[in-house]
Amino acid sequence: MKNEILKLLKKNPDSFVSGQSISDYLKVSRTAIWKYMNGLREDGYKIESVSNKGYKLLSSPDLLTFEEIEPYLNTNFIGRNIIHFNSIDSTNIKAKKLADSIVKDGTIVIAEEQTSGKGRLGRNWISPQYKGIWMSIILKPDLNPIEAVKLTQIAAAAVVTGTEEFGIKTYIKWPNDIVINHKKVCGILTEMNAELTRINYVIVGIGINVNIDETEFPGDIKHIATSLKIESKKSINRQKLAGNILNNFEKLYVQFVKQNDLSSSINICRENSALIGKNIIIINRETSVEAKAIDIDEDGRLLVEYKDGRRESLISGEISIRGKESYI
Ligand code: BT5
Repeated sequence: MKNEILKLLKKNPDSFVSGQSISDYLKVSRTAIWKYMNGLREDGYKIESVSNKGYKLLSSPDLLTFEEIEPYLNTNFIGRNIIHFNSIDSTNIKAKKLADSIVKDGTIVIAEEQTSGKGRLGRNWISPQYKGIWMSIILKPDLNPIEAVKLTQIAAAAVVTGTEEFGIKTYIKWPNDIVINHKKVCGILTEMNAELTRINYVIVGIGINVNIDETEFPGDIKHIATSLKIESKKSINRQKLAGNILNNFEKLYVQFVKQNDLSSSINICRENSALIGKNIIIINRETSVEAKAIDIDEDGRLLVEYKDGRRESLISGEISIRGKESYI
């Protein structure tokens, strides 16, 4: 109901909407409306109320709720159900807990802050409040489990295209980082629950540093991390960016799952690769080896050439990549 009232207020940005007309339209009492208005105020909406005139929305909070993202969404199912938290340990952890019991394919768990954001292999992901997009997409695709790694490439392609729509050029550091100027601006963590031949669910966790200032990164990641605001020198509308990314993700995801076509995603990953043509170090647990990144193949694997001329296609798995001279 709160959402319906908000929609009515948003439809009339420059005028008062009378309590009576809201009451008639939504078939709730005026006392109930008054309570919902107070609820909205507690959520950070500034609402003016004048007796005999009604209610007018003065401003909306900078939140990643469904109501705030929806105006930018043109999806059919991705992001049509958004579960929002002000603060949570990790959206991926929460999404995993919810995945069995709910859920509609494409449900999003999103938080303004994560207190134990997760990277790969037990690493941490710094997620300060209101400064980024920290979200997990719950998916139940009818795919063979070995195909699930490709969803990381789809997410990366969706993020790169999403930032491009703000005029910000980002690059994909295969398999799961998005970088600008050799620094990491986004990380993707794809986790799966599956049986041998059947996926129960996949969680695609996306963390994007949007409006973080330089001084807000802790010392140990200052030299490797950046944000869209730092690089573009302007604050970015998080709701619009989240909407853009979900729109792009749905398009690429449907192509892949319904038509078995990964080519658009792979083309985006190739064209915006931070690695192709570069000398890199491939780190797999304790071992590291030098190679040159040659291409990304049609299945999303990184084709590399070792010093002895031998070529190999790498599956993302537990591999990390470093640039020879920098983080990349
Ligand atoms: C990743 O891991 O890059 C995956 C990050 C996924 C985060 C999202 S947020 C929403 C969802 N919910 C979660 O709990 N997680 C997902 P990895 O490649 O392992 O990189 C982790 C490393 O990146 C850390 O060890 C740090 O060095 C660095 N790092 C941590 N926080 C960072 C940040 N905000 N920006 C840039 N680098 C960061």
